Amino acid sequence: MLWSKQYAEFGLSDIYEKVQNGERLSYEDGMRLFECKNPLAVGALAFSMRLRLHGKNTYFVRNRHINYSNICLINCLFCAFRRKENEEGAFTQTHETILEKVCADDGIPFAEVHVVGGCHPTLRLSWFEELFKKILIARPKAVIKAFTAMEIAYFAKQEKCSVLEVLERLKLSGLSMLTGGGAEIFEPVLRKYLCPNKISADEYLSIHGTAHSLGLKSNCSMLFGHIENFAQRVDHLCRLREQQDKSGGFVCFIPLPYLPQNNELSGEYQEKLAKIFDNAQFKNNSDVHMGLERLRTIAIARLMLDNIPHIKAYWVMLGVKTAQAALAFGADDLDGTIVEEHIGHMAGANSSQALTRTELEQMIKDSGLTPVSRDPLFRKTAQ
Ligand code: V47
Repeated sequence: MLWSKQYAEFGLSDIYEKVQNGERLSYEDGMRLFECKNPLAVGALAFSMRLRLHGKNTYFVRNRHINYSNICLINCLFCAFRRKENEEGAFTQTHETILEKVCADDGIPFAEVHVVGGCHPTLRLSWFEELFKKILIARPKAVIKAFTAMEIAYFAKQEKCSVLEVLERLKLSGLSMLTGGGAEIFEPVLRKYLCPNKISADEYLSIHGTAHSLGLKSNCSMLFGHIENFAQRVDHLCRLREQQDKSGGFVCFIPLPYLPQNNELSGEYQEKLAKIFDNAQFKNNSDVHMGLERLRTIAIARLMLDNIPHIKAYWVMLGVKTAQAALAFGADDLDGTIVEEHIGHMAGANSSQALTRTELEQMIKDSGLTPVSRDPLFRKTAQ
């Protein structure tokens, strides 16, 4: 129960009214929510919106992550996962290893197989087409979610064909949806510093739009808490919302908090960049400062992204406790069992590698909400 009087005290009466009436929030509204002195009030508003959209239903998935290789030709400053070919710690898994992992379930097949790596120098599109066919022969009910938009753009370059052709070929071999990764932060100057060789924001959005036009669904994300300011976060959310108005295929938004270990961005360099960009909001120890800020960002994402159905509290990067708290700040999904994860853990995520179905259900029930088992397309599953 929210009291309009409280929101009047924070100068947010109009935003409160808009949310209650299901009206769209503006860029300026987003900025005011970031500046509000009471993150709990912002969280309560987001929770009321998620109750309107989903009731108490809170989703999780029995899934298996496959990070097929960490060898990647592009160098993003925030990435702790990437290795050069022949560098210590570089790995590439074989089809056989991947199939063993996908089939090593607990008797109930995984509902989602999530496949992500990087821009690999030698693996070609046909390698993945064959892999997906083999996965679906071994586990016909699994839904394959794979690749970031960056990987799709890279395949198009490798194969000297269009993004549309790459996506058509992948769809034919069994791909159901794209992951949300690779969005990072859209603001062009910051993006050039953080990931100089990555596709632009427009390309990211256009690749998702093309996927949607083929009937493929996708997720989307934002990497936050590095050197960006609030205005850049709100701008990022508005661009995703605009794309969703056009193409409509985003299923879920994933706010990814920057983890500072083992990557080039952290420490003094992060501080230096924040100064160059005159970033008044920069705090140089994100782990200490980011608890409530992370929750507030999740809440604002829920409130701004009125056309994206689900908001994910990705427990791997957020940590289990913050992910559970995020369920009271507008998130309605916890992702899943995962089993094995490298990208966040190599950057210092202190969460475990896996959660059981029972643990996920308990986290949701302890929040007074109702666990619902889903596949990556958010269709309810029996198990
Ligand atoms: O694109 C990289 C991010 C993403 C760091 O679609 C980092 O359901 C924090 O996109 N600190 C990959 N984040 C993960 C991802 C994802 C995960 C779970 C589910 C889904 C989905 C997508 O991780 C990258 C990048 O934005 N990342 N390094 C870091 N140091």
